[in-house]
Amino acid sequence: MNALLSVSDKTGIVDFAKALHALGIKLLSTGGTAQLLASAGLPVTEVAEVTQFPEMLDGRVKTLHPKVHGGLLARRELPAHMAALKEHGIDTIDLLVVNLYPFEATVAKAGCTLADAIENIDIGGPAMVRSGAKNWKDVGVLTDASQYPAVLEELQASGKLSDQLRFALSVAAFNRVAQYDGAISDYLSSVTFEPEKLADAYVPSRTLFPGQSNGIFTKVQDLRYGENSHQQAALYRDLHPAPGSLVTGVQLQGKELSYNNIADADAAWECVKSFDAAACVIVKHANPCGVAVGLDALGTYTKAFQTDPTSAFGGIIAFNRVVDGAAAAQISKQFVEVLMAPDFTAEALEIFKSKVNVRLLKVELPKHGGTTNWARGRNAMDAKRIGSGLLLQTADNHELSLTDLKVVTKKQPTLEEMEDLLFAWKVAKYVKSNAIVFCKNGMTMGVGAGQMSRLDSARIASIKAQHAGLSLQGTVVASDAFFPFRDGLDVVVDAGASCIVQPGGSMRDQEVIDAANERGVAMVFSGVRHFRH
Ligand code: 93A
Repeated sequence: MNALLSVSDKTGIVDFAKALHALGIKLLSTGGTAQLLASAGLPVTEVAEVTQFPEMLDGRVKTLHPKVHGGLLARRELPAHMAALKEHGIDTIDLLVVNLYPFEATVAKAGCTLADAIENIDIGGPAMVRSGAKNWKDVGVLTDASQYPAVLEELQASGKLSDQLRFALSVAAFNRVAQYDGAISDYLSSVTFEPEKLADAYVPSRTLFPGQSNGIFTKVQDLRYGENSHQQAALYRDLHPAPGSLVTGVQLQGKELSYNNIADADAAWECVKSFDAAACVIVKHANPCGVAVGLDALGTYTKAFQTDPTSAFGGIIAFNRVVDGAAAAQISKQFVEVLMAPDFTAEALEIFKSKVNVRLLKVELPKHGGTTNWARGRNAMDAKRIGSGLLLQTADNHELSLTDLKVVTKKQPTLEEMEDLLFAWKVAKYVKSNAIVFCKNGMTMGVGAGQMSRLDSARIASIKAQHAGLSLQGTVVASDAFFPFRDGLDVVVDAGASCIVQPGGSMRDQEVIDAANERGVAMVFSGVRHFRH
């Protein structure tokens, strides 16, 4: 058996090659890889020796030769193919180990020149991978070091690879090449082409939105079904997910996550991680139905649950602090679909052990101190599928601080009200529009979501508070967009709000400000809107 090894990422290659050699497999290799194997004392033949052609053009042409591709593509069961190999003095290549020039890592570096990006486009590697993967019945193609152990195991057990493994390797190989070409196409389509600047040191300016290939996504898993059982679905994640995003988490226990679980878990997680203080967010159908900040997991959960116990049933609960035994004991009294936190204490895990259906997710929070959105665990982009199209936008990463708030009424909010206003505003950002969120003492008191009329959202928030036995007297309220008329303000003040935050910017701002003064409440403008659809 002959193996050709040609890898840029040389992790694990020496040990793998040693194991192949021990099995009597002959090693062929390209320049850098051959040198490394030889220095480890392995007998290795350079591809240049086989092709009788030196590596040339700075390595651009190394393996692009019939002696290589013939050895990969020949169908062993066809006598004509084998006769052709014999006639031209070509040996079969039965095992191909290739990982490609690091194109993705190169272009991810700040200041990457166009010339550097182009030089890192691998041509010969993908060509060999495609040849070997097309001929999967006869060739095992390894494109990632994580595949070495499984391949060795079979070779050591039976001296050959099973059809099943060769086919799986072929699928993985074509996936890798598709992903690689996708990354190249994304990068090149993002470049603003400026012909007058094409010196070698030219660092191209790039548009925010690259091409449309799927190269930037990688499949995580098929899902049992989509939003409904007659829909098929799968989960993909960014090739380089931001630290602290849901897709970087691990499931510790519980049933398989469904499509809706993941969508809701993401909504809860994005919301909870936006708080610095200890917070708990309970989500139902992509909307927070209870949010609270406080000192610890138990305290925040208890308050968040109180907002709307009916909706919290079967909800998705997220914490930005470790869940301990006390919180776990309380949570386990309710029916919960998914529970996520940066970690769980041993005591908490013990409590959930018997609740085998509860899906526990451990997701690390992004480390503080990063400056880019990515490092801070925020999404860069937001996408929405429309019929035969895609809407892309930068993600809504706006954060409001106290100094952004502009008081527009005679009455000034108190310091506590200001804190609650910021809290309510943060929650409103994660509630589908039209969003009206009543809060008090770091706890949501009534959430009105997803209505076509802002008035109805306000009414619903108020009705829900009543059902939960909460009084809205003296609450603050956040409206995700401005009140076009005074009627919206009247509804929230009638419900009990004494302080309002809204973006402002309506043609009738003055009418609304006058109404607030007339009703004796305080109002502040945020100057920014948070539609979420
Ligand atoms: O420059 S290439 O596109 N031309 C080739 O003919 C070729 N053959 C293998 N790149 C080529 N390779 C790549 O070289 C492999 O995909 C691998 O990433 C790398 C290994 O080179 P070395 O063994 O010299 O470190």
